[in-house]
Order: sequence, then C-alpha cells, then structure tokens
Amino acid sequence: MRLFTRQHLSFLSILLFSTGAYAQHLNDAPQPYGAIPSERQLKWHETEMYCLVHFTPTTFQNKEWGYGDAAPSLFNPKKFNALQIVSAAKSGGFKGIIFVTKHHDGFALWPTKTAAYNISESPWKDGKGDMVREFQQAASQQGMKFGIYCSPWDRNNPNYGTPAYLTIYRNQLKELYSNYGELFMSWHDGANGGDGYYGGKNEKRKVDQSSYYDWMNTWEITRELQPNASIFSDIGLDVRWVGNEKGISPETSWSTITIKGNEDKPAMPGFMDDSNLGSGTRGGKQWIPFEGDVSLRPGWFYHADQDGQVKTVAELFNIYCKSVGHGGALDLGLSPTTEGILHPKDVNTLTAFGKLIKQVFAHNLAKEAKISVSNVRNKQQASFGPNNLTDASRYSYWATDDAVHHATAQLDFKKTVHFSIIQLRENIKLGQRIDSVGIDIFSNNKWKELAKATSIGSNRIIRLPQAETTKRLRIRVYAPVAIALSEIGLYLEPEIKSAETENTANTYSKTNWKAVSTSTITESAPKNAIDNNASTFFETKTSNFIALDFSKPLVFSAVGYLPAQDGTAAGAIEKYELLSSEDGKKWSTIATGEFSNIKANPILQRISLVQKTTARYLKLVARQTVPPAKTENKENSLLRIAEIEVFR
Ligand code: FUL
Repeated sequence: MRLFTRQHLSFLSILLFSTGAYAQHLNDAPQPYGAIPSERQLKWHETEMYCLVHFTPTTFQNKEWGYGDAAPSLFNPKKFNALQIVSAAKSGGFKGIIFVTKHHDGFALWPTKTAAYNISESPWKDGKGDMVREFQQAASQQGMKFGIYCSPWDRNNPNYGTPAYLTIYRNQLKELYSNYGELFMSWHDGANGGDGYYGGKNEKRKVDQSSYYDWMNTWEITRELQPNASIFSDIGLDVRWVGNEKGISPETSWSTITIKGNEDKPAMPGFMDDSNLGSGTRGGKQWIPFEGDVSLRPGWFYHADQDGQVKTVAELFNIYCKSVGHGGALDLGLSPTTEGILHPKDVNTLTAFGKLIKQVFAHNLAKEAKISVSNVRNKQQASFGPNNLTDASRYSYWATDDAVHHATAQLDFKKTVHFSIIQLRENIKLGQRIDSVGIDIFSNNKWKELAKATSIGSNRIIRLPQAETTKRLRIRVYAPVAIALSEIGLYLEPEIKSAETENTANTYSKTNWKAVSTSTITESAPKNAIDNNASTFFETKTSNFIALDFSKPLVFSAVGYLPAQDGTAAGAIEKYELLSSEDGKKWSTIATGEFSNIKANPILQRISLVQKTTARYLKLVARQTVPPAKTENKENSLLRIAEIEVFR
C-alpha cells in the first residue's frame, strides 16, 4: 500500500520545514509586554462592529426607561421582522447583534420560567412567541454573531432588592446562556435608578452596588456556560464602557487599564472611579479594551419625534474613526418602531454607511509601496520583515531587535499617492507595546510631519484634516521594548455626501423671553438657558427651578430641556415637574416625570404634552438632579440647564 506520492512527500517536507521555521519564529519572537488579550478578547477585537437592539413595551410607551408597570397587552408589534433589522445591520457592515432580552422595565422578551412578566403574557403571536429566538435565528441566517443584554436592574420584579432576586437574575442568565446557541457577548450595564413598580409597591429600592449582584460569582456562570462570550460592563471583565454614550474615546485610549475602586471598596459596575474609562491606563494591569456605545438615534428606544435626528453617514464615520479607529469597538443602538421593524430612514443610513466603509477600505495604497525599515529583528529574519506590514493579517508583524526602541518604516511609491487616512495595527498578542508614532511625508526636499499619535494597539486610524499627496512617507515609531507593528494602511476618504439632518425642531424664537430663578449668581445666570448657546448654562446651588416669561402667550405641544454639555452630568434633572401660568402668579402643573438615562446620555430631553397648552409663563422644577460625583449618596443641590426649548 502506497501512502504518499512524491508530491505528498514534498508537501509534507514543506509542511514540516515550515512548521519548524514557525517554531523557530516563535522562539525568536519578542516577549509579550504587559497585559495581553485573551483568546476571547482577540475574537472580540476582530469583530469590531455590532449593534444593540432595544425593543420592549417601553417602545410602545414612547419612553427611554420603562417603570415596570406597562401592561403586557401593549406589546403587539404587527409587522415584527427580525430579519429586516438584522439584515439592515449587516448592510451597515456590522458583524454582530446584541438583543436587549430584558431592559430595566423587567419585561422578558423570551418565555422565561423565572418571572411571569414576559412575552408569553403579550398578544404577540398569541403569547407563543420568543423574540430572543427570532433574533438568534436571523443573526445565524445572516452569518452574524449573537449576544444578549439582560438588565440587572428590574423595575417590575417584586423581589428586586432582596437576595431572592439575585437568584432569579442568575436563572435568567442561565436560560439565555443555555438555549440560544453560542453568544459572543454578554452585556450588563450599571444603571440603577432606584424607584420602580416592583409588583405594585411603587417605591424606591436602593441596592448596594458594590455587593448586591455579587458580580464575580454571577460572571462565573457566564464563563461556565458561555466561555467564548466577552463580558461587557462598566469595568469589563473583558470589555469596558468608554464612559459616555457618544460612542467615542479620547484621542489617547489604551486597551490596558488599572481599575480604580471607590471608597476603599473594590470596583464594581456602577460603583467605581470611572475617571479613566475613556483613556485607559498606559501599562495598566489588565487588558480591557473599550466599547463605544451610541444609538443611531438620540435615544436607545424609538421615538417618532426623533425621525429627523437619525445620525448621518458622516457622523457615523466620525464615530467609527473614534471607536474602531481608536482600538475599541462600535456598538450601535438600533430602535425598531412599534411595528417591530426599523424605520426606512434608519435602514437607508445603515446601508449608505456600510457602502462607505467598504469603499474607504477597499484598497490599501500602502501595498503599492516599497517598504524599507531601519531594523529587522534577528539579523534581518524574514519572518519579522516589512512584508508583513501590508498582508492584511493582524498577527504577522514587522519586529525590531529587543534593543531597538526607535525605528522607522519608509514607504516609497513609484507614482504619487493621494491619501487622507493612515491606519496602523500592532500585533496585540504581544501586548500594547508602542508608545507613540510620528508620520512624515517628503515634500519640497524635506520631511514634513503630518501627524502624531499614541495608543496604537489593535487598530489606530489617523484621519488627516485634508488629503495629502506624496511619493515618500515615513512612520517613526517609539516603544519601550521591541516594536511589533502588524499593519500599515493608507486610504483615501471620499467626500461624504450625507443628507443634512432635518431640522424638525419647530421651536419658538427666544428673543423676547426673560428667565428668572431665585439664584443670584450672575456669571451662570438663568438667561444662559435661553441664549441659544448650548455651551453656556444656568447653574444654581440654591434654587430648584427656572421660570420663563415669553412676553406673550404661546401655544406649545412640547418642552425641551438640554442639560449642561461640558461633559459632566452633575446637576442634570432626573425628575421634573413642569408648570404653566397665565399671569406668573397662579401656576398649574402640566407634566411630571423622569428624564431616564440622562446621566449616561445627557442629550436634549423632550416633554411631550398630552394636549397643546397656551401660556405666557412656564416653570421647570427639578425634583431630583444628578449629584456632583463626590456626593453620590448625599442630598444633591446642584441644578444646571444649558437650554430650554418650546416646541409649537
Ligand atoms: C444604559 C441603559 O440605562 C440605557 O437605557 C441603555 O440600555 C444603554 C445601552 O445602557 O445603561
């Protein structure tokens, strides 16, 4: 019996040789530097873009946070189509779908055995439906990864706040982890507002966020049942929050971080020093890269009055460059309408964005260059050479000798190239090694610096303010250890034609208005709230309201409140009361409620009135505001208002 032909044998020897060479290559490779990603995290880095779908009875209530009291009968999407939603995400270039299986309102979108408040109580598919299953199947059909978000805070569950609820929550995770295939992410958030329906008690339940969810043991369940799922939370374990809901990180954002606790207790989601979530820590103890989460619309849930505010392709590309392009991932919120599908505007934007990404990154101009480097590891060992820099593999790399910490890679082109984006990747299996880079072009017989950057990591997109033309480009790299750069990309960004965001504001001019409060501070006076300038604000520590005199009666359908836009949510109104008056003396309440999620996402809040109101005077009273960071548990006394809007 002949086992091998000559071809077989020569193939085998090549294989053996190359396996041997590979072993040698590994042997000669630089030692990993600092914290390094796990296999699970490497897969997550490769995913780069995924979507987060919010669709619960809260959609039908036109709210951002359900209170937990919505009747299940409300939930009856007539045209629900998971495939329409998932396909739109795919057309946008997204590679995964995370479905919110239970939001803060507590309504489970799968027929859970753990709580009665679930989809089987709804009229949708006569109570026989399972939306988690439909999303899982649609994702699998489209070749996309699937993940789940199950909110720990549950404003419906009567047991919330007691140890019994933790068991319920863990059982919910077990059901989700056991019945819906392999998950690429398990998403948990730190939001915990306190008050809710809680089985009809309508009260405030405070939990000790440092211990209540016993996260380390809860996440053991994730590890056991879904070992490949990356755990997202404020602080990981695998992926961290970037500290805002704009989806972007600061310019310098390391994948390594040293998590800081709070009040001498270890850090827990919702209970931590979050000051370095955006930047990470150079040389930090753990590898926990960031996810930029942001919604395609202003809110996470669908609101018809935001149809004119779907992000433009240009905005999305900017976010992409500052999330994926800063070594993190982009998690884009999708909000089905009450029909159970995405609005055509959302679909069109996703499709156009997907086309743009494809177009930008279709051709790496650096492939046309001859690349020379100032040093190659191990006496020019080919496996560490510059050929690796344009082979589109994240893990083959150009490396320098251990003693060489400053090096250059020079790209010489036969024909001039025109580019506006430089993309760099390190081989992160060896850690985040590079400290900084400088990019120069040779122009008029001298080198001209175009850009500098830090925190390269898995992906660094440097977007130039304008396109540049050259035949010679140089990248200067500094690392405290041997350099291990895996990719250089040069791309040209086309002019992005995005339809302008429609101005559906329809607001009254504020020219003749007057604003008063009881505050006497002049530099942050009430008039700042009606000056049409979002960066100035009225701030007071002594008053809890602002009153407006329109100078004549106005007929209005809604009132807008923009919290301060300086990056801190302190002083933002969480609970409000809105009053109107004809004479400025006798006031009547026209609305009360909460501005859900304002702390994480301090965008323009809208109070839509049940019916149009006519009044000359309006008063917005803050019943509860976000306290300044250091006084989290104390009575708060800060109110900040950037703008008030009145909608016709
Ligand atoms: C936050 C929640 O409070 C929001 O409602 C939304 O679900 C967002 C993605 O996470 O923590």
